Amino acid sequence: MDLGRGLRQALAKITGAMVVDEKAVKELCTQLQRVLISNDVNVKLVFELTKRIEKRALDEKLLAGLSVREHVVKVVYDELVALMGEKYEPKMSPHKVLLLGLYGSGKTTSAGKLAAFYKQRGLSVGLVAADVDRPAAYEQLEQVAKKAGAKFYGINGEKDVGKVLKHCLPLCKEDIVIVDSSGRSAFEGELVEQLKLINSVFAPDEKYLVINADIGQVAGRQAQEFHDAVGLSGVIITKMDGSGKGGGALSAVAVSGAKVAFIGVGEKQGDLEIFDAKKFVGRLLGFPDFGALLEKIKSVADEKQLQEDMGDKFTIKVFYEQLKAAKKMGPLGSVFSMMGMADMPADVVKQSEGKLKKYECIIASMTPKEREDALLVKKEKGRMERIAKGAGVKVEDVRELLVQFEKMSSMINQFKKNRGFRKKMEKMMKGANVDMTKFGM
Ligand SMILES: Nc1nc2c(ncn2[C@@H]2O[C@H](COP(=O)(O)OP(=O)(O)OP(=O)(O)O)[C@@H](O)[C@H]2O)c(=O)[nH]1
Ligand SMILES: [Mg+2]
Repeated sequence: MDLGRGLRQALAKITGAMVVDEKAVKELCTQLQRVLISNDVNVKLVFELTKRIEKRALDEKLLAGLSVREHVVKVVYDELVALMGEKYEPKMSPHKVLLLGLYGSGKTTSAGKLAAFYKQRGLSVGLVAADVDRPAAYEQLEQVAKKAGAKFYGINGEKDVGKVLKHCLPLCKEDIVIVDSSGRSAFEGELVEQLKLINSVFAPDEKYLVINADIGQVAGRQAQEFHDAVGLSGVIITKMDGSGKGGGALSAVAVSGAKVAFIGVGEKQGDLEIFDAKKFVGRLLGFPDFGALLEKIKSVADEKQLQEDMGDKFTIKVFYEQLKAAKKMGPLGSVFSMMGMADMPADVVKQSEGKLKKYECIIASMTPKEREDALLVKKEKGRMERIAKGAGVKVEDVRELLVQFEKMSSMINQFKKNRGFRKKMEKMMKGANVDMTKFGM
């Protein structure tokens, strides 16, 4: 399962739970374990993490202004951030970079990404082709350099890496000089020898090991081996976009003592991010800004507001209000999943601002009766045409609004069914003389 989605669903257990008690926290921890282990996070790390979460969630004093629910979410967030590492601060002054790593890990691609990264920040960049083993490595880097607007250095066909460097390095006058080195299928002596040679001739300021996220927790051991052999200043984890093991790779590198410096999130040169655990976890949970997250939980999980928002009947009018409010809240899908609902249908979430405007016009040309009863519009084609004309849009636009409305409507109904279940449970709890307010309800 996708890590973000899995974590959001686990947290929804708490934000949507009837009572936030020991049982709910334990259930949350069990689900977190499942999600993290399936993302290849080391089992021991996962158990330590959930033990801490359980203890802190249940024993720690509540911070002023936080409900039990928010407290638990905050603890999970804090602990996930600690698990994934810290924030990297790349040098922004002129310096020399060596990229190293196994075959296909993404060294050459990352060289281009780094070149683009520094170019964008106003520094000139030179790329040096020091992969003397892989056929066509020279041409590949040459193209990458051209795309990034970087200078390119190399000797085509030269197999002696020492010669390449001795020839090229004196020519490099750029602020940032990046050397792309050869890969191997595994960590081994010959590669280490070559890296040591590059190390002594080039004397890089930064040595980044490039690792493919797909290797998951093995990344920790690999970072350790390379660090012991040649010393590392950081790790670049690539293919975070397509891997189900990114969490495993990140956490393993974090415990190995090496720092994750950048992450690759796609094949394009712009797909590189400076690693920042807080930002990363915030985004996984659907909220780049954690303060904002707490605010949202507060407003969204507020029972009364939920009642008001949803009303007894889900009408087009309510739909539009919700869509507008949710747009303001940011990543809509996650808000709903925080409330204990599944992630929203993706195409409902992706309504653009322009669409919203269009919807506004359509809804404005509906009669109050139509706004209360969408079926009326659906049943009578004449109404649809009238509305479209009044709003200055196409009939298809009206139809599309209705489709989106129906999608939401059926989701809300599902949720309401759960709420019926909730009410029943509340009654049962009352019968058993359990005071739910004690649990933060
Ligand atoms: N989706 C995705 N693909 C990536 C990323 N980084 C690299 N790739 C792809 O991974 C493949 C290998 O990348 P390279 O940069 O050639 O890897 P390398 O480490 O230089 O490989 P060798 O020179 O053979 O050792 C290419 O197809 C890249 O497009 C990433 O962050 N996301
Ligand atoms: Mg390469």
